[in-house]
Amino acid sequence: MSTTSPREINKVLIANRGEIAVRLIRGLKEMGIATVAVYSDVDREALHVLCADEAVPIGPAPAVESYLVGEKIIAAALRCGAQAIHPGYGFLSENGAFCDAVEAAGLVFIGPTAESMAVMGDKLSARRKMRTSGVPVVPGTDEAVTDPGKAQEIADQIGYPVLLKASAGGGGKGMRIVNAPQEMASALRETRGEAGAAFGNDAIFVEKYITAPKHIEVQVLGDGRGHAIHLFERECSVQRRHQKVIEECPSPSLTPALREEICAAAVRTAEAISYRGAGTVEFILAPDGSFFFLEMNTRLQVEHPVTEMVVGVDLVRAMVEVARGGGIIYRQEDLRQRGWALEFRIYAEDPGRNFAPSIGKIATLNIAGGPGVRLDSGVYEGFAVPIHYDPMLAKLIVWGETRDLALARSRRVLRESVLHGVTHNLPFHLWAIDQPSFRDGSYTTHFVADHFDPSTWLPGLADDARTALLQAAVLCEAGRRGNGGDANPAQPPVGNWHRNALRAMTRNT
Ligand code: MV4
Repeated sequence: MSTTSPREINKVLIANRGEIAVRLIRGLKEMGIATVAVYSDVDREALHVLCADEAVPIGPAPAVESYLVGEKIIAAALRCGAQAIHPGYGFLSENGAFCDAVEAAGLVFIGPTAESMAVMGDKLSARRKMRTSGVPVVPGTDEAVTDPGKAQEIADQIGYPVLLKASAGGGGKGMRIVNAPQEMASALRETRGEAGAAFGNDAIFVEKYITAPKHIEVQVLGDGRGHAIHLFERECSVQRRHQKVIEECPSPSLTPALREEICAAAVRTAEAISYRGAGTVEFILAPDGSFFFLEMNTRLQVEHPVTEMVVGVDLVRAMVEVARGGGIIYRQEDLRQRGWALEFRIYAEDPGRNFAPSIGKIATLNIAGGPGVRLDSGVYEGFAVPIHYDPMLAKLIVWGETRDLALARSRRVLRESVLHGVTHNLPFHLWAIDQPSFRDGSYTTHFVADHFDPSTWLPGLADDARTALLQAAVLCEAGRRGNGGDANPAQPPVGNWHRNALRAMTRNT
């Protein structure tokens, strides 16, 4: 149920960890709101714990014993006198039962209603809702299909290839491409089995498979009373196994007319369900310029900063004010996109080992700054990265007046940045922004699969080996240049090897 009476919120518990917990704490502090962190045993020294006004232990490292235990989180909020809980993204952020339990405890859930989560969590109900709202959906069925013959009949009508999708799935889970009629029976049987096992719901529907699409999503804000605005689009087509890696705002693929059409469809989506708070309506854009509703994410998303930097808004503040019952703090007519922003997700993964997760202690974290650069980080030098959670360490967001300027700035920042202690994907980002299809904006969701070849990637040097190589290069360089005029030529420039290394790295540009 959406409340309209004002709700006092002067202390908020953040039911999350990592960079998003830090980002939420920062936004809440700027509003003069006290903050409560929760942490598992391995996160005792985590950045979000150090940043919050208060912190409450909630159990052992595994998320199922800590960050996913709603009762513990609600109990912590009640004990600390928090009036509200912000779930961030992931964990319990789209768990309707948790949302209801928070509100049943007399607390405010800073996010949508459980009802909105349910409608959009069931892809078939979402499709039906979109159709009645005049939002284009991919050609396919609005009911579950169980009979292979029926599925073949539908596929014959819409044309192969088709996609079998789990109604309870999302984010790429429970999807299977079917290229020909003879594959249908086994594909349907297997997809139903997987969906039943993964989601406890084996409802499967059929959609036309849009080949080589682009992923366009629209940020929306709803007041919970039937009014919503959009805050323009983001393009998130650089994904690996449905994990977004680089996002940007605006999309390089939208004309002003298409932008207006897609954003209007997103507002209709939000208003059709009286959506409350921040949400994202996902579309796929086909090569011929047609677009189709994919799903709605009923949470604040990882990539929200590119919208904040281009549209000049604070989405966390906006969410809190809606939760307070104060409505939407922005007017549609006042919002514009200005400039361009790219977000680079910094993962503790090794691109050379097929992005296998890497653990370790952050030895050096020196992400370059400068004009138009934002770093949302959940780690610091000396922090031991736990293996129990998502490997994303931080997000580097770079803004420029134009896309080319944002790309040039991104390249400068990525080359200047140093991260030691874990293997990471910063070199992957440098590679990606130099690819022709990225630079000209024509890339699709097939970008990584089509262009990145792990076998040709430089083997992930062990961090100390990498440092040694870097120092050796600097010493050679110093020797070649007569030691750069250091006071004590007999001593290699060990003290300033870091700066020389940076200089050596950037000079190689
Ligand atoms: C599709 C599609 C092509 N045709 N549906 C991926 C997860 C979820 N967002 C839905 N997804 C897709 N649905 C039809 N009918 C292609 C994808 C898809 C995708 C979509 C957006 C961003 C990245 C993607 C990666 C692979 C597949």
